[in-house]
Amino acid sequence: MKSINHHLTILLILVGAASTHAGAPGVPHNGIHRLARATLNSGDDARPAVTLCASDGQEYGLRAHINLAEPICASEALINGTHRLRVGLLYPRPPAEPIPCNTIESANPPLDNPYLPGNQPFRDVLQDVQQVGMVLIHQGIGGVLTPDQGPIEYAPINLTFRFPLPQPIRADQVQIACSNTTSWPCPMVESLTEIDDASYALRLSDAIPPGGCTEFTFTGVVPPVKLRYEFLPADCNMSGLSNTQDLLGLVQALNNSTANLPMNLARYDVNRNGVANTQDLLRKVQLLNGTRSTRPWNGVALTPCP
Ligand SMILES: [Ca+2]
Ligand SMILES: [Ca+2]
Repeated sequence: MKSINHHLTILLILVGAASTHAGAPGVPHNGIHRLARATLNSGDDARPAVTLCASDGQEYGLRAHINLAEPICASEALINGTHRLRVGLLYPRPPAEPIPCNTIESANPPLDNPYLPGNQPFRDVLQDVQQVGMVLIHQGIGGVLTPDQGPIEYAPINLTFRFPLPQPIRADQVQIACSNTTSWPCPMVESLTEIDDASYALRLSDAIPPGGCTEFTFTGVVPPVKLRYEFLPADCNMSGLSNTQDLLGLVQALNNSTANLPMNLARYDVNRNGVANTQDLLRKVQLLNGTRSTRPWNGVALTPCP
C-alpha cells in the first residue's frame, strides 16, 4: 500500500440523526461544516465512504479522498479548527452497516446493576470493611481482599470491549474519578493486563470508596469509554438510601429463600462470607450504626453517578 503522511482535505457529510446539534441531518450547522481538514497516515485517490465515531460519541458519515488498502487507525481530525473528530477504524470499502462506537460490552463486577432495570452503574451494597485481627481491611469493588459474591467477581475488574482495540491500552490511559473520598482515597490503577485484544483485567490499589460514584475513563479507546460503579453499604433494597427499611428487605429475602440465590448474594450477603443468613441482619445493623465501618450508614443517601 502506498503510504503517505500529509494533510488531506476530506468531505464531511453528516448522516442519520445522530447529531445532538440542532438542524436537519446533513445540513451544516453549529460549527460542523461540510469541508474539513485532517491529518491521516494513509491514502491516495479512491473515495471510500466510511462512518466515523466522533469524540462526542456520535457517528458520522464521511467521504474522503483517501485510499485504504486495509483498515488503519488514525488519530484525530480537526473540523474547522473547532470540532475535534477522533477517528477509529477506517475501512477500505463503504461499510454495509454503520460502524458503531466501541463500548464496554461487559464487566465483572457487572457493567449494569442486575437488580434495577435499565442501563446504570453496578451498585455494591455490602460491607465496607472487614476486621482481620485488629486491622480493618477495605472491601468493595477492586479490593484485593474482597471475596466473590456468587458468580460475581469483585477484584480484579474484568472488562470486555465490544470490538477489538486497534492497539493495546496502558494502565496510564485509565483515569479514575471518585465522587466521595471522605472514607478513604480514590484508588489508583495498579495494573492493566491484556487478556486478548478486546479484554482486560484491571487491578486497583484499593477498593472503590463507599458512599458515591467511581468512574473509570479509558482514554486509550477512541472515543474514550467510561465504566461506573456506585457503593452504598447496607442499601439492600437498592433505594439509594441506607436505613432500617433495608433490614425489612433482607428479612423478606431470607424468609422467601431468595437471599441465597447466587445472583442475589451481591445484595444480601452483607458480611461477604458467602452465605446469606441472620448474621447478615446483625452486620447490617452494625453498618447502620457505624460499628466496624467507615461511618454510620443509617440515613445516608448515595451520591449517584451523573
Ligand atoms: Ca435502602
Ligand atoms: Ca453472610
